Amino acid sequence: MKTIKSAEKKTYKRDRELTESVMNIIDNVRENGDSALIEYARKFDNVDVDSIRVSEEEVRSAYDKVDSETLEAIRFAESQIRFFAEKQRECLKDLTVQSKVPGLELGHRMIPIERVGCYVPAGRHPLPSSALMGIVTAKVAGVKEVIACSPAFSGFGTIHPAVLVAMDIAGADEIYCTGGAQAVAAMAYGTESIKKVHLIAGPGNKFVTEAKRQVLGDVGIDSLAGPSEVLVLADKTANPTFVAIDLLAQAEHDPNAKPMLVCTDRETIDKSLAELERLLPTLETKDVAGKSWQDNGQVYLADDMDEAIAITNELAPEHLEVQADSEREIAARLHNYGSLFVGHYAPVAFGDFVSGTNHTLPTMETAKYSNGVWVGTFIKTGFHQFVSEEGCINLSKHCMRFAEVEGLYGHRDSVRLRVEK
Ligand code: HSO
Ligand code: ZN
Repeated sequence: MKTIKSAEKKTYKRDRELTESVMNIIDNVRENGDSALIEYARKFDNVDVDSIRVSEEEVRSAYDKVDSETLEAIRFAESQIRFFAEKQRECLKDLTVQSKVPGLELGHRMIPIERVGCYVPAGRHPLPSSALMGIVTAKVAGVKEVIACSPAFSGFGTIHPAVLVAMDIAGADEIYCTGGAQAVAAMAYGTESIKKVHLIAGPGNKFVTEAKRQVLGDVGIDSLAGPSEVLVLADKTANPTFVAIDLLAQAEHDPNAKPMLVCTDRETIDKSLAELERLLPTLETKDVAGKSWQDNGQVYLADDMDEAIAITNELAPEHLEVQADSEREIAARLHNYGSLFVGHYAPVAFGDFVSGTNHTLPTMETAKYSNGVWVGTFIKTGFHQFVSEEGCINLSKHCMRFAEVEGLYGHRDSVRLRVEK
């Protein structure tokens, strides 16, 4: 392997200042509720909101501000995400089995979480797609109460109309205009207007992510998401223009985004990098994309496809594209990724918006042990056993032995008193 361009490896670093400022925000929200949220909206988002809850009328009027093509695109994406989530839901099945021990039946049941908060970030760009990814999935999972939080978008005085419409189409039960660490605190602990939730899902900036880390335990969270990543796995059949624009498409998300190329062919690398230099200045987002590429772009020349696959599995990217010959065989050998895009005609943008897979995905190599948001994120598996008198007798001897070994005589007697009866 030859490293053509490398970047400093970013890991989740504890930042004392960030930790403390987020802790203060959380404490303030726990103490002062809505008034703290209103104060933060003024301070961080430059808006005067008198009510955190977004009213039905505000949602209705958002529809007037969204053009018909946008509305159609949102409706299409919603149905795509719903379709796939419903299919995935079918894979989560309740289970009942008869144990080898007569009189004992075991099982588990898929139980949707009752109340979930979906966070929708609104930093550089309005993200109606992120609203759909969280809310639709939670609804399909069977969550009864799905609430959505997003900060006012710059220049709108409230949540961006396209985001509001997406939240509504997705089926949000309540919508709140609040963002940042304060929104996470409000969802985790409740305020006068927001009833606390059981799980918080959705991406966010470093304040949101740190807040999720701090409230974990008091509520559940989906994961701790970092800046976006893409890895393009390519061979000599790859189209250098496609490779280049896909790297830039991820880079434009964030100056800290991580675009990576692993390729088996030197000429394809050179051509792709030349294309990247040509295309970069043509993008409206060139400042962010350029910084991301410069600071975090990585390019590796692999000796062969076996090595390219090994490097890729080690880098465990959030998004993984395969632009190579025999792409299905290669795909079968890849096992660390959040979402996989197979073939020359499969840019990440499809998964971001309209293919139907979820775009809230594991970053920073956490794809080695975790997955993106899906219906399973919002469903608990509760175990159960039905034990008859016969089953009780059959389990009693070994159970009581364990209780004695562990010195837990109440445990033993809870069995003994039944058997002796
Ligand atoms: N690629 C982003 C998701 C996104 N892209 C939202 C566009 N809008 C992180 O997975
Ligand atoms: Zn994206």
